[in-house]
Amino acid sequence: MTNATAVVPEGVELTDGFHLLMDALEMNGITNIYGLLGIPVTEIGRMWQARGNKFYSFRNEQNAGYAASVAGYLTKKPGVCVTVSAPGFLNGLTALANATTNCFPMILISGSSEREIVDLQQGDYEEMDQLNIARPHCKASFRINRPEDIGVAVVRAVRTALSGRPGGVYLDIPARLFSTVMSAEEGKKSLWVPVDPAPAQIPAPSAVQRAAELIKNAKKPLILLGKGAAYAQCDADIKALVEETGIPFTPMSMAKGLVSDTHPQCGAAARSMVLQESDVVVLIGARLNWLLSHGKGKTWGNPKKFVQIDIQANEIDSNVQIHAPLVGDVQSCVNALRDALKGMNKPTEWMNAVAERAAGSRAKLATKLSTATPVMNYHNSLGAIRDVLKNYPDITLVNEGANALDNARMVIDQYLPRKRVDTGTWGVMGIGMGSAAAAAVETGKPVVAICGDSAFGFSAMEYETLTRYNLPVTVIVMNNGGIYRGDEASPEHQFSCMLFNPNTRYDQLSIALGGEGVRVNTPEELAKALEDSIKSGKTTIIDAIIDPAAGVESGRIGNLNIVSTIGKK
Ligand code: OXK
Ligand code: ADP
Ligand code: MG
Repeated sequence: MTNATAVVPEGVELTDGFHLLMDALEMNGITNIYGLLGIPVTEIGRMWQARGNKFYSFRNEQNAGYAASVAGYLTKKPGVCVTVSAPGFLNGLTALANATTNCFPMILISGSSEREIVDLQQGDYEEMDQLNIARPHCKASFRINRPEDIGVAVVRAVRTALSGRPGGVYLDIPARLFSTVMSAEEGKKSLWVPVDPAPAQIPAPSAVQRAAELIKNAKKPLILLGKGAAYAQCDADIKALVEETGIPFTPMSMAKGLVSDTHPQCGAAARSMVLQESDVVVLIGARLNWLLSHGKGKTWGNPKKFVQIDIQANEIDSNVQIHAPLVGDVQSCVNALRDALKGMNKPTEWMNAVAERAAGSRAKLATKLSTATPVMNYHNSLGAIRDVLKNYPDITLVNEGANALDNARMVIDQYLPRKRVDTGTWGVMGIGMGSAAAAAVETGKPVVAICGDSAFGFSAMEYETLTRYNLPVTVIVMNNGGIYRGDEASPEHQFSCMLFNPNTRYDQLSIALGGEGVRVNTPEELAKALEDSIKSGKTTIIDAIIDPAAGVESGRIGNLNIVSTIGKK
């Protein structure tokens, strides 16, 4: 035991680990915790609620963690997830790793076993060396051993989650610490709030000049916006950079709406053209990872010069040479660049060519969206959804699946920043319900989740979490009866590994879990059901029947699925 806790004189007011942890979280502006309670953390939920704060209790820690990470992305405060030890910690760890991959600030707090038992592997209840298991999957992994260290641990967790490239932090709390007491006065002195935990990172003037020269001399420049730019919440500065330079932009999926998809300079509908024909590409909070073909190959056509704005210095040159790195926070870099680019000649001819291609693609797609088919396909179903959602620009769209993801990303326009939350950098299935919960809680606005039926299945029981808190979430299950498609032939004597029960009724599942449910077969029925659900504010599942033959294996990334050539004709 430590000096602060060894001897506390009689009559001195006491505090304990539970209270110090909650005091520290509250001091850091945390009001919502997402989690799943049990040994040894059950009391945290009750005590947190008793303070008038909100504890959102999930059915599995994985989606509680997804919710916490999305809360972090939307609020720029670390999302907090609390779990039990070992299996609960492991379920939460998937979400912590995903948060770190997505650069979302999140803190996972798990109860754990006493060190003296774990370190001798003496077989504790849910024994696991959580601290070390977490370490490779997050920005930092800390254990708290003394109540007087709770304050510094929370400060370090907040600063680490928020500073530089945001990400996940693990806080390991051995069970006994929660009830260890110390003097309340000493405890209070041990708490503080970090000053400026996410400081601006100013780019070097020489770097700004280098980048500006490259852009000013470009014939076909392109601005590529990533979710790092969306997270930065400097929306007006980014829009100003786009409009002052007249450069076409294209967004990565979660950066859609940062500048509206309907903006005249939006090149999203001419994606292949702008990636292949551009000569200078300005990456803003976007990594040249698999989503951008690592900056190489036919996706990129002719040789490129890259400008890259990123707060993480060693992201530069991760895949291909970056000719003008701008290391700093998006807002500082964008505004420095704006100053350096003042008065540049706008690439009008290039912008017009992009706008023409985009208009052509949009017109072509519009025809598909309004073409009726005997059974709904992805185009006419999503076309109906788009026509409803364009009247609700501040609804958050959550999107997961393969065809349900790729087609919705293409069809559903986003008009405002941070209104699309999807599978992210990893392409994770099962993020839907946790993301929808966090979006509804943190924005206070309605949410629509468009999920493939396979993706929905990963977290379907969390739908009860949504109904329990009466969250205004409409889940549209794109029910085509299988993974990717629903028309795969089953081998003799067994059900195809790619199919679901064709009699599955997601609308009835909703009612069974306390929500509203409706099955729809046509775009008109879908549009009406969506409109009614949004207006009702009630948690609803719309079970949208989609042609089992619609869609393709893995959507637009089918090339990543490996097939054997052996024995194939
Ligand atoms: C885009 N496009 C449009 C529009 N928007 N046409 C008309 N109107 C509009 N509004 C055009 C665009 O110009 C492209 O055409 C095409 O539509 C596709 O656009 P987009 O943006 O989707 O681009 P692309 O090529 O798909 O982007 C590559 C990608 C993307 C890898 C970034 O596919 C992606 O984010 N995929 C994520 C996949 C994922 O995470 N799946 C999850 C699980 S799958 P052209 O003619 O210009 O090219 C899984 O788990 O297993 O299978 C599994
Ligand atoms: P996308 O998938 O949309 O392309 P990524 O997740 O690949 O986006 O890239 C986000 C990038 O943004 C990461 O490299 C991260 O370091 C960076 N980033 C996140 N927040 C900021 C910020 N405030 N300023 C600068 N860079 C940021
Ligand atoms: Mg499906």
